[in-house]
Amino acid sequence: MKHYNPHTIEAKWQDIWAQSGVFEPLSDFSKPKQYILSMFPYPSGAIHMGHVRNYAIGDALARYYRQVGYNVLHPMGFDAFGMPAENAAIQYGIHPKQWTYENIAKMREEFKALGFSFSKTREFATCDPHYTKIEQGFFIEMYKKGLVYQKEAWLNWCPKDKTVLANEQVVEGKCWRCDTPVVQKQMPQYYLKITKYAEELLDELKNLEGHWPAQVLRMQENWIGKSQGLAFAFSLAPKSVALLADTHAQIEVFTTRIDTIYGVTFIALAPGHPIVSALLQGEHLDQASAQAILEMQNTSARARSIEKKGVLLPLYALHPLTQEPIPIYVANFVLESYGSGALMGVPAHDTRDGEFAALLNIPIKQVINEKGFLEHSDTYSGLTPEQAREKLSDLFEKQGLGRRITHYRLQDWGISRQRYWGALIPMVRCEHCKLVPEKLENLPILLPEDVKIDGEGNPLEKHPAFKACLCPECGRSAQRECDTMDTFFQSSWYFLRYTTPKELWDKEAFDPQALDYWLGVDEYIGGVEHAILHLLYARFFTKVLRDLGYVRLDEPFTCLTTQGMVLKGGAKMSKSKGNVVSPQEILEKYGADIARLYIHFVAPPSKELDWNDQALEGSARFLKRFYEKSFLAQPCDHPPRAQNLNAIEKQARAKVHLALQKCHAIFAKKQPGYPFNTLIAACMEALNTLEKTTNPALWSEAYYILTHVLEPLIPHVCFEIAQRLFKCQNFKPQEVDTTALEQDNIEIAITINGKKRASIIVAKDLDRNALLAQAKEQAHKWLEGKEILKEVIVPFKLVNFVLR
Ligand code: ANZ
Ligand code: ZN
Repeated sequence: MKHYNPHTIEAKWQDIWAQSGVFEPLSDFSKPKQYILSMFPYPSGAIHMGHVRNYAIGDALARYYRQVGYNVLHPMGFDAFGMPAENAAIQYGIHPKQWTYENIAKMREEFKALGFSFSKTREFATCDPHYTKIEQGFFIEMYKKGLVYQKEAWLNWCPKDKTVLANEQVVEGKCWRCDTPVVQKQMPQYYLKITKYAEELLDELKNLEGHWPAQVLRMQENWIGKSQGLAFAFSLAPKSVALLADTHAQIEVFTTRIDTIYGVTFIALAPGHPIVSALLQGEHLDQASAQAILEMQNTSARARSIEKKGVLLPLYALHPLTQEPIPIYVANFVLESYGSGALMGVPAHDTRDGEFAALLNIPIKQVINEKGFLEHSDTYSGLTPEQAREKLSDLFEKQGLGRRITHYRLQDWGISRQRYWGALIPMVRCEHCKLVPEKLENLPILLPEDVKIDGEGNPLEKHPAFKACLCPECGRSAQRECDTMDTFFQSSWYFLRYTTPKELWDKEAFDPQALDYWLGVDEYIGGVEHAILHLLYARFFTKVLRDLGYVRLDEPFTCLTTQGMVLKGGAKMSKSKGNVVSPQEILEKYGADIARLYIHFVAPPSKELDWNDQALEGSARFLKRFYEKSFLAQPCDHPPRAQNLNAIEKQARAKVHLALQKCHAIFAKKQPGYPFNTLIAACMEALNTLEKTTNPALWSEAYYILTHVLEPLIPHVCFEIAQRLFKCQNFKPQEVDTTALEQDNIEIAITINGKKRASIIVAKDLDRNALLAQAKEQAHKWLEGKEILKEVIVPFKLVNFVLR
């Protein structure tokens, strides 16, 4: 069969692989290992091109490392809890569980059709009961260690549906389902104390330098947002204290710029600040002001940041150094959750304060001059800001007015979700014992399946049989927690679980030996959209499990590769734009190898990939040629080796070995960023040169090596060719024959006015005149009748003729 039929070839190999178990990790822990991990998908039911690209990159690594003799863990699973399943339930009346597992089955088939070499025996979905059991156990251990606590939080609330809304469900301030204006409501939520690990999470980023993309490290650093500054209080003026009925005497602020203290012209409070609530309650505000403040309070901090708004309050504070009265405002850009929810306003030196002052006609006092020294700052005038910061901080600390603090932007991780399709928070509320964790032997606490999911409130709250339980502490009747966990909780430890064989999943969290052996993940591949939250939570979780005695390492992901987006026509693929390329259609038309070759060829992993159907045809043509020309090679039993070659044959052989050398260099990261596109280009060049020759031994060796080099990228066709020609069932490590690279002859390009027209193969040590003569002869059809102005030789590379 000389005609390339990808569908027959691919189906054949996919079945062989499915039955052989060759992609399973071995339990021989004496072998060198590679843990290659691609971010697992949400089981939406159909994979998109972004997944295909992500998994094609991971699969290339896994296949290469198997070739060169490593024990490889290359698992896949499903991030299976979350809102879309519930939305499907609301829309189509199908149960989230059924919807999820049906989608998983479909996606498993798609992975198979793409030829990804995932381990089957380690696959799980995060909604599997065994996973919930371990995870609820972790939650309880964290609770007992003080790493989980409850705190009131402001949540988006739809008054009509009586339900909490996620930020994505608030559309222009309104409920996505019923268009009712959303309000903010305070409710107790569970938090994980990630801030306890802020310093370590920040500090260890430097160990990842060079192994993670610099951009991701910067994003993590900014997210943690360490800043050093001074916390101190402004006293309220006596009349203001009286107005507040002695409930408040001062306002605590946090500043990183105490050097600008003489430039303070106002104080701004967050809309949810307790002093603001006290004023509203005491009815000390005119109606318009009260109304405006209520509006700010009912807008989430995120929505508030679009346009600055403020309201002047009937209160004054006293400047701690000059005792001048300072007006106090409510400002929508001040965050309740940052610092103390209040700031000192310095419009001359802070952009946001400046905009706010301009809006409300607040005076501006410049206290740092154009040369960068303090002015109008009493005895501090003339100092640099750094000097003034030190001196003023010392002063405030000595007088007991303030203290230096390190502040982190990072906040504790709120994990409560008022949704059904998630892992239940394993807590019980008892009137006598308050909050009590479930007994470990009662885990997992599973979701009841007989629920009505209609989008109005959390269905668990309306399920009395589920809600009612006995207190694990005192045995009296109590109530179950109905909230479920943020799905990021599940994705924070799935990579640890893969290390452990399935047989143990019901019994324990991890096989400690296996965990030790496989960690850390040698290469983690995924979208840059997970650069902050998922990676931060996963790092945090690993540290917590380390401190609980499960894990013996600090950082889970040794190396990270973030792949670029897949675009079409320069734009992100989306249904509304109608520019979605469906993997299913591409697979049907071209098969997996062509799609994978194309994806690797058009752009290196970290760059954006702009889908182009014509370029795809180019990849299809190459594969067809690669397959059909393989019939020119001779079948043989042992790895062939070409000998006694003429110049052009030597050239072809050199290119084959160069491709092999490049392959090893790329996977070993001697060329960073896995530029598979250059590897494919090298193979194409090798094939081009090979086609100018007829030596059967050369052809056989070339195909032996090229199938090895390309197997990680286009596995089916390589297995097919290698099996037919060499009875090769498994790929083995290939060594570069360096003598093949040593060339007596080299290829010289001939360019005319800078444009490549031809090439010649000449002896490496050919002298200048002889080289020019040969080049002119080769290029005579472009030179005929023209005047040569200049002849330029770039040694070992090219000859350029400049014509008039
Ligand atoms: C006066 C000042 C003058 C400030 C100046 C900055 C520049 P980072 O560096 O990000 O930690 N701030 C304090 N609490 C706030 C809150 N709850 N909401 C919004 N902003 C708040 O930011 C610290 C700065 O953010 C603080 O320093 C404060 O403004 C503001 F030329 O104080 B600064
Ligand atoms: Zn009790």
